[in-house]
Amino acid sequence: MKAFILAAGEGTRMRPLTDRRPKVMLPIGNKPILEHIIDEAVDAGIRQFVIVTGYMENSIREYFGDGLQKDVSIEYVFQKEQNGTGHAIGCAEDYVDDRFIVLNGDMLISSVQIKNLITRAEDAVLTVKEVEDPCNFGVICTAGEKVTQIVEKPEKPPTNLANAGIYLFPQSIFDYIRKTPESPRGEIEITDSIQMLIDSGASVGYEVFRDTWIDIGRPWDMLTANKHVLSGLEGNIMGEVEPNATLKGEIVVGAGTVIRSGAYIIGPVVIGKDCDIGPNCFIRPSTAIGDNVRIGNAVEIKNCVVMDETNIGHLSYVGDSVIGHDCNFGAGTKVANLRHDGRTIRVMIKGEKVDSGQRKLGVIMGDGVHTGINTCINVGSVLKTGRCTGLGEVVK
Ligand code: TTP
Repeated sequence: MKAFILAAGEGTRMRPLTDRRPKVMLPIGNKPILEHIIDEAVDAGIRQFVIVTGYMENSIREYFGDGLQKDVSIEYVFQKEQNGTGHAIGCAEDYVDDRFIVLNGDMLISSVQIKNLITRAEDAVLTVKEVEDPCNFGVICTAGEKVTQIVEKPEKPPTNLANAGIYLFPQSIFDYIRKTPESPRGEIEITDSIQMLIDSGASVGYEVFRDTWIDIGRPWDMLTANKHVLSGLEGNIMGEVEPNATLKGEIVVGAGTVIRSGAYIIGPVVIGKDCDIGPNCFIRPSTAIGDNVRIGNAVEIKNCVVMDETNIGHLSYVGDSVIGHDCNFGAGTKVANLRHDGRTIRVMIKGEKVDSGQRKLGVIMGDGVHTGINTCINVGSVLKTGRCTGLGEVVK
């Protein structure tokens, strides 16, 4: 059975992290989101993939190639404009002659769920997740084992079963995609095509996720996903650890990396290749550090994703943050990650303040940011790609 992976989206809610890469290539536990999905699907027995690309597609093609490295076949379909998930699936019509599965490229799932899906007998199967607030999702109505209706982002959700973006489809879905009109937001929504499939009398079942499902749509979702991935980490030291460095718990140290004396690292922590860590730094759990990163003297870092080539050289605190590629922290840069009143932290997303639901959240830093010495960054700040701060600047 083939798997279609939808990876064409622009990831606008993830900006500035997606200014220079598609969302599906953002690193979680030092591996692109898309690679996690492919690896889980391979574990479930899938060997043929069709990736629907669009926004900044070259980085996806360059990274995965034809799939041979993973002993699978990967074909690519280019979706010129991101006209919706139904439109994206429609682009891949010529690539299947049988039932197929569809996976959104921006989530974490487990192979168990994929296995459950591909063994079902109905014409089509949707995977759903029980969520507390389904208003931001497609929500399904059911009668026994069957789906009777699917409603996109309802104000009054009929159930708490949210569409998780994983489907088993018959080939006939393409007939309904072709007939699907544009939705009020101007997209061809796969949920509308599914409703047509249901109305045609096809048997459409559902599968409730009991296992991992993390939708990665907003920057702080990366931290949730990263923590989850690292919770299953198995330690492996491929680099050099100097005497008097302390490593506790599951820690991966990439080849060519040096952990200098006095560094204190509590896993789960993954550190990439060719990094220079310490002396005398404190790296706390659920931190993923990319390749060629410098973490210097008296730096404390916890629950962060730090992308490749970044320098956090001296006297800094960085907590609960996503730090882009090739950033440079001036000495004494500190990131606040907790409000005094303990309330959840709001973040500007596409010009609007959005409640992240997180009590602890530091900075979302685009690529190539340089901070001046003693920069203070307030909770939930977003620093645009290439931004420079001055000496002692306060970023709110
Ligand atoms: P979304 O998260 O709805 O869209 P997005 O990735 O562009 O993000 P944002 O809303 O922040 O701009 O998309 C869900 C998945 O479907 C994601 O993996 C991208 C993919 N997709 C396509 O491949 N083509 C499309 O036309 C759309 C809308 C999404």
